[in-house]
Formats: sequence, C-alpha cells, structure tokens
Amino acid sequence: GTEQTSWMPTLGRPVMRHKQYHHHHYRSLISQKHAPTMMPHLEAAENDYFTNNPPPKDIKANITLAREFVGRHADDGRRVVLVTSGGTTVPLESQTVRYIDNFSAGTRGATSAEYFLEHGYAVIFLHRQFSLLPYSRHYSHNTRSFLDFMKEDNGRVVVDEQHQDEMLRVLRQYDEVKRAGKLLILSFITITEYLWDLREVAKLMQPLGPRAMFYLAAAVSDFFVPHDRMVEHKIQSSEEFSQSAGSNNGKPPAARTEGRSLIIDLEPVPKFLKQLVDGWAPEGMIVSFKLETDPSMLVKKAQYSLEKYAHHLVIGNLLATRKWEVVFVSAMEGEKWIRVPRHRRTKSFSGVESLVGAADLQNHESGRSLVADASVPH
Ligand code: 9Z3
Repeated sequence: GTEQTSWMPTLGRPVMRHKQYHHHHYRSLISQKHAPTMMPHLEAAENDYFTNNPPPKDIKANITLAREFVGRHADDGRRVVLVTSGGTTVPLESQTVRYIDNFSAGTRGATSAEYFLEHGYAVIFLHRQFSLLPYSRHYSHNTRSFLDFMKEDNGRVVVDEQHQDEMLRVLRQYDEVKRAGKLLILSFITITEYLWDLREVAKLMQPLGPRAMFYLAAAVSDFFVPHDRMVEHKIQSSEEFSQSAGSNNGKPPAARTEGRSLIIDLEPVPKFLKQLVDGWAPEGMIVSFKLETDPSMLVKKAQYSLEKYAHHLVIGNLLATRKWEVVFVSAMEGEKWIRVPRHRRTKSFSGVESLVGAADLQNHESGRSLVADASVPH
C-alpha cells in the first residue's frame, strides 16, 4: 500500500518506512475515535467560514497555477511540499486602512523552502505578500540595501568583489530551481485569503497521496473579524463621525468607537488544522509550528496540538530563541530539542530554520548535521 512509500528521499531506511506506517496507523485510529462526534460540528464551522468569508480575487489564478504545478510533479513522481510563511492580517475595515497583524518575518519559511528544494522537493511557497522569499532573502529586508552589494564597473552594474562567491552560489541554486520549474510562489495578505489558498491547494495536492507534505510555518491569527461584521469605511476616531451601527445584516459591527475609545470584538478563527488533517489532506504528512512566548507553555501546547489533531509533527519555538532552538514533538519520538551550539549563534546566522526544512524531519541525527550546515555564517 501507499504506507510503504518513504516520505523522505534521502532516507529510504526500512526502519523509517516502518515508522511512517505507524504514523498512518496512529492517525487513522485517532480520527476514527473522534470522527463521529467531531466531524459534523467541524464541517459546519468550516462551511460557515468559507460561505461567509469570500475567497480572494486571485483564488482562480492560484488554483490554475497550483493545478499545473502539482500535475507536472505528480507525473514525475516527485514529492511536493506546501510551505506556508509569514504573518496573516485581520483587516478591521472592508476598505482596509487598519489591520491586526501576526508577527513573522518569513525567515523560517523562506529558508526552509531552500532546504526542501535542495533535497529534491518541489515547493509551493504560500507566503505573506512582501515577506521574505527563498534565495532573494539573502539580499532583501536587510539593514543594507541590495544596492550595497553592487558597484559600477566601466559603465556597467556588477556585484562587488567581496560578494561574488556567495551571490554566485545563491544565483546558481536559484537558476537551477527556476529552470526545473520546482518553485511556485503564491501570496496572501489576510487570514481569510490564507485559509482559502491553503484549502484549495491542499485539495489539489490530494492525488500526490503520501508524497504531499504540509509545512505550516505561517503565523496564523487566532482571532478575526468575520466578513459580515466588518465595517465598510475607515473607523473614525470620534463618535460624532462614526458609521451607524446595525448596517451589517443586523449583526453588530465588530469595531465601534465609544467616546474616544475604540472597541474591537474579534471572533475565533475555526480550527482549520483538523480540517486539513482529516479532510483536505488525508494522506499528506503534516508538520505544524507552535509559537509561544512563555517557556513553561511551549511543550504543553505543542503536545496538546499533536493530540488534538493527530498529525505527524509539531515544531515548537519561542519568540525570543526561535533562531537557535526548536523542539520537535511527535507521537513516535516524544519531545526532542534541537539547538544551534552557542558559539555558532553569530549575528549573521540565518537561524535554526535551516534545519527543519531539510528532507529528514524525523531523523534526529541528520537534523543535527543540518544544524551545523546551517550555522556557517555568510
Ligand atoms: C512559527 O512558529 C514560526 O516558526 C515563526 C517563524 C513565525 C516563529 P520568522 O518568520 O518566525 O522566521 O520570523 N509559526 C507559527 C505557527 C502558528 O501560528 N501555528 C498555529 C497554531 O499552532 C497554526 S498551525 O495554532
């Protein structure tokens, strides 16, 4: 059966195939256990969400691109990973002037995408518009401008001497990926756009079976303003100019001014991970991230998430230390910390994210070697 297929191209060790089988087994047991009570309720919540919150304008274009991409790589028998990256916004007005954002520069996602590509995966990079991109991340969002890597040479623009080697290396990788058509870049801005894209792309990836991976590094908002409670125009700073309440199908607007204060009433984002695991991507390998700031919460929350959704792996990280330590929490292997050695934590180090995008997520030893790879400063 499909369980025999190893996830990881560089692995192919029988013991890992065996584990993979158990992952599937574990998942199906859990799903059955919860299925009768949880599914109707969750399906209703899902349908409500996608009925009440319309798709982004570019959804059709994204679907067309993703269908072609997945089809081509499925024919080649290649593994395909959907990497999500960057923060998701919660707009407060339909004509959006203000929004709530979720912290993320997109470093983890963009870096991991490069490592997946290096390990033979085709990558769908679903990222927050203007967050970091694979390869170009080396030269963007820096304190230095990309122009600082350039110089003039006899009336032509060239890369200056000290950056030649590094940029040539990055450019060659990038050109190779482009030539082979292995990277599809899609973008979102809001939480709703993100969820629509995630759902549609995941469904398109179903024919890949266990060759599909989901690597959910995007920082997902837990709370949002539903479409039918969003005010149309810019929220005014004083009550005198405020829009009249009750204009949205009789539902109270989510934002209103009271005196000179702004009151915002957010609703929970439905737990889409359950839908992904059981409905949209029943055979795919699913890796989610858990971000916390309180160290005493991290492992607990990661374990809770793993138990609740019964997917394959939760990678926990703390905001303050995310660049050099993560904890892998999985059903088969429990809790495993991976750390970049102290002396490697240089200013220019791009982060422990480099390791987790590697082909071999479940092999701790190889994870270690990638920590070392990743920690060569550039
Ligand atoms: C993460 O934890 C990512 O590792 C970071 C990466 C956002 C910390 P940077 O972009 O940071 O490199 O600066 N992602 C958060 C994942 C998340 O929001 N998870 C949700 C949850 O656990 C949905 S899967 O409920």
